[in-house]
Amino acid sequence: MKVGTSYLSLILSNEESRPFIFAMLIMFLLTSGYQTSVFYYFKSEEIIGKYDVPSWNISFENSDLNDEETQIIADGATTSYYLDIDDSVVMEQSYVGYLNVVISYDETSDNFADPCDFVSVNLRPEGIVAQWDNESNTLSGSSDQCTDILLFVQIYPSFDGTNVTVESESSEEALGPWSNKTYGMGELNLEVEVNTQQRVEGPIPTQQDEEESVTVSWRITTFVPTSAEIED
Ligand SMILES: [Ca+2]
Repeated sequence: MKVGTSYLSLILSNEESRPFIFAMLIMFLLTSGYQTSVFYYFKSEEIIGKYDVPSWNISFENSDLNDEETQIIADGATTSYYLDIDDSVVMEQSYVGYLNVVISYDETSDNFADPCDFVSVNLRPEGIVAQWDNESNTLSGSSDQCTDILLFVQIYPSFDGTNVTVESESSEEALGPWSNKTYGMGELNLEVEVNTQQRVEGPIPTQQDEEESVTVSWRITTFVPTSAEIED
């Protein structure tokens, strides 16, 4: 360090070499100044470019697929209702959004004043890729008043049918998060249990009620996503 400093002061103290040193210094400053300005010019172009990413409005055209099955279930028995979801039911360019299920029954024994039976249902959280832990889900329920039991499963993440806005370089990229066919494909298993109730007079039931007919209505909401660029 001390050697370097004394060497520099030796050059600067030299009358003949001083103009040369200053010329070199000015050249260096000009060159690096030019490079810096070029760098910031292109860099700023790039930074401005980031604000030019287009915005897209994603809208969804919904369509419902309905399926219904009725089974007669014996007193004390549990039976399964299955629903298969595959490419034969879900159209091309179409994706599975969510599922609603209505379980309904009446008292069909024809016995006088026969009370409604007790029906409980449980949709097993398996068989398809869905948002099984979503807080909007209702996977089980019961009734002893012959009222409908309603279930719901969120299948496609964040899909509720309302439009969304995204920033993206292209239409394809904007639609990317809404183009996953794996959600909802497979087989669902809904377990339904019946426990009959009978009119009781005194200690003994007056009539026999040994079974009930239970109808399961499946409604799968599918969607076709479309993107439209939002003009500034
Ligand atoms: Ca009954």
